[in-house]
Amino acid sequence: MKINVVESVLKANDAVAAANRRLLADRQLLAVNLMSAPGSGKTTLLEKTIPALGGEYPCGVLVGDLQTTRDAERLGPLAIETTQINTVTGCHLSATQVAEALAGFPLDDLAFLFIENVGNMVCPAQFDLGEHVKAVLLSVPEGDDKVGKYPTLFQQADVILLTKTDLLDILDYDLARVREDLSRVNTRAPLLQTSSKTGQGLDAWLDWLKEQRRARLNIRA
Ligand SMILES: Nc1nc2c(ncn2[C@@H]2O[C@H](COP(=O)(O)OP(=O)(O)O)[C@@H](O)[C@H]2O)c(=O)[nH]1
Ligand SMILES: [Mg+2]
Repeated sequence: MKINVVESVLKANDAVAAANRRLLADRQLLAVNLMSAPGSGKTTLLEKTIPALGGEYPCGVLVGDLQTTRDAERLGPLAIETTQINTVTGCHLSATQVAEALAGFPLDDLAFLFIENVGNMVCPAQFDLGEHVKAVLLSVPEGDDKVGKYPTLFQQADVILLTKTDLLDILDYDLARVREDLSRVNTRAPLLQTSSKTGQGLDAWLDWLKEQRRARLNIRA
């Protein structure tokens, strides 16, 4: 008898994810799954992104952490609706957790749903949440060797944000090494250099988000 538990868990997750994706697309709401190591700047990027998208593009946020409501407290005042999901021991969000969180959400009022996944460079790559696009962050202080070491996360990215570029010179960062690793792992996703501190790259990120919403949800400009 063959029992394949992992496969069945992933299949069940994928079915819920597909339903989430349809639910959101029907409301012209683009869902963005942000994934990276802890501390790479996901919440800080959202603190800049949500006000910059402004009234024209109202945002909702789901944020996953093992414990605390700290990120929801940071983002709550900026977004239309914010829900913190505590995974307790889980190293990633699941489609079911997202579905449960969306049950009370004012979906009709939103243009973007940002899902800040649990900080982890391995587990979140396995679990489709029902997002339309995956944004993977890599911060300069993590080092220039991480794309090669953790390829699965970067393989799946629709966009890769190199964050904290204000630290590039201070940390002797080898950007060519990152580009070389990416040429083997993912040539599809653009690499955006961003700094939430100086504002570098924020406009390119906002343009990318708006274009994805138009293109993926067939919204006429
Ligand atoms: N120098 C610099 N620090 C940043 C930048 N973005 C975030 N940080 C800092 O990095 C730390 C972790 O950021 P946070 O957004 O909480 O990371 P998260 O765990 O991925 O959500 C905080 O101390 C931020 O102030 C940046 O662009 N430049
Ligand atoms: Mg965070």
